[in-house]
Amino acid sequence: MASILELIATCTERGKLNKDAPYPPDMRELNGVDELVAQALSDGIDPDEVLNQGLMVGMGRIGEQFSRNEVFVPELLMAARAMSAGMKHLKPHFDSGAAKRKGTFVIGTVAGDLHDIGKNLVRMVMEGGGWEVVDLGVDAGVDKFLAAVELNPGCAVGLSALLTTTMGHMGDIVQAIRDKAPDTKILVGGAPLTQEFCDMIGADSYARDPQLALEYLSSSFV
Ligand code: B1M
Repeated sequence: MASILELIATCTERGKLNKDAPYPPDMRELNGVDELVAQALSDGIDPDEVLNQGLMVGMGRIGEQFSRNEVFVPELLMAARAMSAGMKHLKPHFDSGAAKRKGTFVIGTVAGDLHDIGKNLVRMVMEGGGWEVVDLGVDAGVDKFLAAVELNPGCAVGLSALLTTTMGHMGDIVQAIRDKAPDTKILVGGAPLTQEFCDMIGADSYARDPQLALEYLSSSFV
């Protein structure tokens, strides 16, 4: 029989929120992430294990499938919703300091840009990967990023842009962060971006999708 952690991973990957959820159809009537995480914690399983060997394993699998174009945005969103249902039970343990996060990741869509679907996906995958995320929302300019870097020493920063007109603001934000906190890792992404553009503005890494963003951050903060 599969362990409860494996069941949590599978339900996260498949986007099975709770017992009442009709999606996915082949898992109807079965417990979902909500019930399984509550049960795991009441069985005395460490919150870190529930996160690292359950929820994160499931999000990792779906993230890799998304990178390979085997699943698409709706499946990733369902998995992220399932993950959030589990995180609701873990949050009190993290808030109390009983379980550790990997670090803080500040993310925002840059000034002048209101597109946030991709940025939200990155946020969810990062949270699923064990990062504390500070989401600056959309239309975030230099001041907002600098304030967040100041409030969260040692954080990594992610900039998202969907417009060729707004990606130009990324260079100013990168420069301002470099001036204030030179060691900050800065990650950029969004449909119009390229590795060449990332190199030109002096960011540390370009990520084509959320999973690559997570992999870059995880390898940079070992
Ligand atoms: Co707009 N829009 N839009 N739009 N819109 C595009 C981007 C556009 C390509 C459409 C087109 O003309 N074919 C075009 C941009 C052209 C260009 O600049 N080259 C465009 C335009 C022109 C505009 C307006 C200017 C239209 C107008 O008003 N005349 C206007 C601008 C408003 C503004 O921002 N100031 C506008 C407005 C809007 C809506 C508000 C209606 C809506 C946004 C709603 C919202 O986000 N809440 C919208 C939408 C939905 C789109 C399209 C249709 C879809 C974008 C999207 O969400 N994709 C888009 C056309 C298209 O792509 N088919 C379009 C799905 C999302 C999951 O992908 O964001 O690329 P994406 O994120 C990916 C990766 O890029 C990566 O991970 C995600 C998952 O793989 N990623 C990161 C993203 N950020 C990352 C950060 C990282 C790492 C990876 O690290 C930090």
